[in-house]
Amino acid sequence: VSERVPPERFGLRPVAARHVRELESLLGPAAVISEPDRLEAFAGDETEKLRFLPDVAVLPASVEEVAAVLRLAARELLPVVPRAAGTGLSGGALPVCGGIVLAVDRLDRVRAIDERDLVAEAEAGVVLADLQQAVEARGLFYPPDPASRETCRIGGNLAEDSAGPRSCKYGSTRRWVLGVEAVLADGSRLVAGGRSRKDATGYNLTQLLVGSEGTLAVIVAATLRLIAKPKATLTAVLPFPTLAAAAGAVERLFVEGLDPAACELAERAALDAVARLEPLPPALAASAALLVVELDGDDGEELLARAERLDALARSLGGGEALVADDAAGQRRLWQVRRRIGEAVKSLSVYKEADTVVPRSRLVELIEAARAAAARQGLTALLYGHAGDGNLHVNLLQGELADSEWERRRDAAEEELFRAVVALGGRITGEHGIGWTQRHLLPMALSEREIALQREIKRAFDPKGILNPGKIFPG
Ligand code: LAC
Ligand code: ZN
Repeated sequence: VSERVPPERFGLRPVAARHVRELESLLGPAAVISEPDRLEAFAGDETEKLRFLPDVAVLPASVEEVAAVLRLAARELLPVVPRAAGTGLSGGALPVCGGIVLAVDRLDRVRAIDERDLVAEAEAGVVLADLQQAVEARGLFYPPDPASRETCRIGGNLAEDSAGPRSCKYGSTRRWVLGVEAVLADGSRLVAGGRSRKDATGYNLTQLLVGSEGTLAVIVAATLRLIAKPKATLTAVLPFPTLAAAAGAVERLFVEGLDPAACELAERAALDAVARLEPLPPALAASAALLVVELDGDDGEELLARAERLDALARSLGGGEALVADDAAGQRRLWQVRRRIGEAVKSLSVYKEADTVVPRSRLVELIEAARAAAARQGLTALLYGHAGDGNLHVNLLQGELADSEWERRRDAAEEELFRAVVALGGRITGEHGIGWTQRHLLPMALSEREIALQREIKRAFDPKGILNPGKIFPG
């Protein structure tokens, strides 16, 4: 467990025994966790090596209970850290100064799936895979698919504006949010947006709350846009002799109108990491890099024709023969190679993941910059990610380095890399958020004026600064 930041640093107070008692009387004792061994479960997320123990964790069962917790916290100046499934990768859910972790697990109702308006209304604690299953059972589709989709929850997806492979065609979570219900820092309830498809009414608070990482309000429910589920999908794996050739091919898929639903890239070292967990298809044994491309539509024949064009294009750019599957099991097998990379890297070494994103046309330069930044520090960088979005996860590996040496080299490599990313017109995170681990980099991506404006927005929503203290902003 890491040392906590004193809450006084944020103008807040530690949780006292009387606060725990008050929480118990508000929510019932079963919904309040204060034993240190049970609090462990709320100390971390999926961000490498960071854990902070909260003073107390609460599991409200209704919006009214969320409001009651916030009213108490506002009155007593207690830190409140909203938490969904804790699958985040930038430390957004870490209770860095202790305080109250407010877990939305029990707000887990799908309130409606409406086939006329094509929306779902889901509470923050609904597990993404469960929502998708319920929606797909009706022939409908909610596309966002972060790697954690089997366990992550809607509230966390909105707070971080999570994305995933299908963001390539369908965009990140944000694009699918029409409205939110949230509890503000003073305990009042805000309903923004709704089912209307268009809305030019004043500032768009719905979209402001999406991606706000639990710093502006506690999102308790959302109205999500649905579409008809595409009737057919096809997955192609395109092997390439070099990483640059694979990356260079990406922009062409779009220009040629192949309209990929997903276009993922993995380099050899990432494949080797997966091969330690399970055997790879033999055809992939030798390639230096590959693209995993998913096509979707309503006509299987049309997809096969598009796959042929894809294969021809890849070959004209130096690629090898495509592996293609259009049955469910075959596609799952091909996707498995990509889906297991995150887990494979975790099992390989301590790592730091830079969630780089650049305009698609600059992918090859991004790869060169990542190689150069890692090499200058004598580090290995393992690259994979959502190439169709120009979004690569650059994983710097600790390997055998001693901790202090690793930390020094990691920070230097990361800084050099992100300077290059910004110079390429990119951003310092594509889908993992700023949270706790990336906040020192914010001034690289945003101007002083922009950061000052964002701080003023934070103050307008949360004048006492009780919501997720320490996140997003540097210092
Ligand atoms: C992935 C996570 C790391 O793409 O974003 O696997
Ligand atoms: Zn990703």
